Amino acid sequence: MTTNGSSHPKPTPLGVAPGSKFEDSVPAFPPDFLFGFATASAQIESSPTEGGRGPSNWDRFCEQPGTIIDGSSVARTTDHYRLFREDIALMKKLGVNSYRFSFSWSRLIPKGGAEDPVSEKGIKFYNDLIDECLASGITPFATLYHWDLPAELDDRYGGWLSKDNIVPDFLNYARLCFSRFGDRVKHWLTFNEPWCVAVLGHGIGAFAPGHKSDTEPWIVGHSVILAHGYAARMYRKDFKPTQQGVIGITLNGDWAEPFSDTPEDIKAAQDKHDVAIGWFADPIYLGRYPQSMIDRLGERLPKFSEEEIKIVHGSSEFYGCNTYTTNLIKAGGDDEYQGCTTLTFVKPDGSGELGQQSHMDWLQDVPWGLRKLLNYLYDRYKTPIYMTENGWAIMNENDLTGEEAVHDASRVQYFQGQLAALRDAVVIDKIPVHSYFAWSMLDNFEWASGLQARFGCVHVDFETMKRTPKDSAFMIPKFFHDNAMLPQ
Ligand code: PNW
Repeated sequence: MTTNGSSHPKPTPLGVAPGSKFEDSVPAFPPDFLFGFATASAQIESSPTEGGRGPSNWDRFCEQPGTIIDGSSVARTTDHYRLFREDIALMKKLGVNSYRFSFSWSRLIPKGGAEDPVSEKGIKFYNDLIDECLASGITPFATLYHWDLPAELDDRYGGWLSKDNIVPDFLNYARLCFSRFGDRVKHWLTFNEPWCVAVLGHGIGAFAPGHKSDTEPWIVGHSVILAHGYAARMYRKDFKPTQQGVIGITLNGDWAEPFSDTPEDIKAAQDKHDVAIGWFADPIYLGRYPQSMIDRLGERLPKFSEEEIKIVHGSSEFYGCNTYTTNLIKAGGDDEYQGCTTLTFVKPDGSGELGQQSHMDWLQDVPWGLRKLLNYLYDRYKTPIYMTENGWAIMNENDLTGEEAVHDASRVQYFQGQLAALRDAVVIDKIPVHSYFAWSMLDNFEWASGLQARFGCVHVDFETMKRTPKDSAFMIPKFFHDNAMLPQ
């Protein structure tokens, strides 16, 4: 599919990276390049019980006092369940050609398990959503698991802590999605950001289910890798021959730049990549856990059986990349989830911070890291890349009026830098990137940061649920139209 036609506008130099040799504007993106906005069920749907939806671990987590900064909850987010047709109409108007969303497991199978009943009302909601996308010329790009686990599975056996229970339940859920939606959905992500599931959910406890442990994350990560591997194998064996789609996993990972050129800092940056990315990507694309993790974690890191690693190795048909920022990495530190390194945004010469600060402490605007990251990923994993998230929360945007918030100059600036770096990676470095999704379509429920951290390219008034596109919502599709190749 393409959004280009005979009225294709002349390419403009919008988004040429500072210092790029690529001064003129050559069309960069092939006609089948997918671009649009990303969302996740728990963050936008609301309607927590409609159609028989069962509670998720996030419904439970939000009910515990003190977990969500503003006391908000997945129960009341942006009402997308009710307003999805309006949201898709808006995406069509903005001119995107794809939409990345996730299924809510407990909307489809309220209790979650392989023997539990399916909710036909849940199926109908996603059927309607997919059909509405297709009728609007928008390619649906679906994630099976974006963090909302049916609460019942936590109660029964501790969710991801029990691989022998969760893998069959996840496979049953995946089979349901492939069989009911795969005639129309051709782009599948098994998991969104397993590092966050393992570390933020089970290590630090900032996300559901809120466990604090230095052993659970490695067990959870292992279960997720296996569930991904078995689900992808099932898709490729039972569905792909007729449905002809692609399946992969998406990982979070930001560029790690050595703080200095000492061997210690260079090694530290690699150790950081090993935990942030390699923990999942190395087994999946290279067939083993990173040696630095094996050495550091010893018995705490589960081992793959011979059968398991055969399933896992080569299970992802592309690399799904969620990335937001760049960190400088110094040797030394005791945070195992960062490879026992120290992350900083402060420049070595003492001249200040790397980039502008966002609302999130982990996110600064550092565009040059993206091109390096894409080169690193392609060099190491040698697989095509789908960019599935990239985005910006303006510092204290929630304090602005709606009229003020729609002129989101620092978000526009962020995306201009990111998109320019992406184009340089594609055009100059020849990295095969096949999609780009901005996080997020709407201001939404930003997990533990609630409704007060706004990542949306479209403003949401959480009282009236009125949507108003911000300047960035127009700028991102325009970039891809301006830089697209004409269909052959
Ligand atoms: C991603 N970190 O989460 C998720 O996929 C989205 O659901 C989320 O809304 C978005 O990014 C913005 O946060 C992340 O601590 C959560 O580095 C935390 C981190 C990174 C990504």
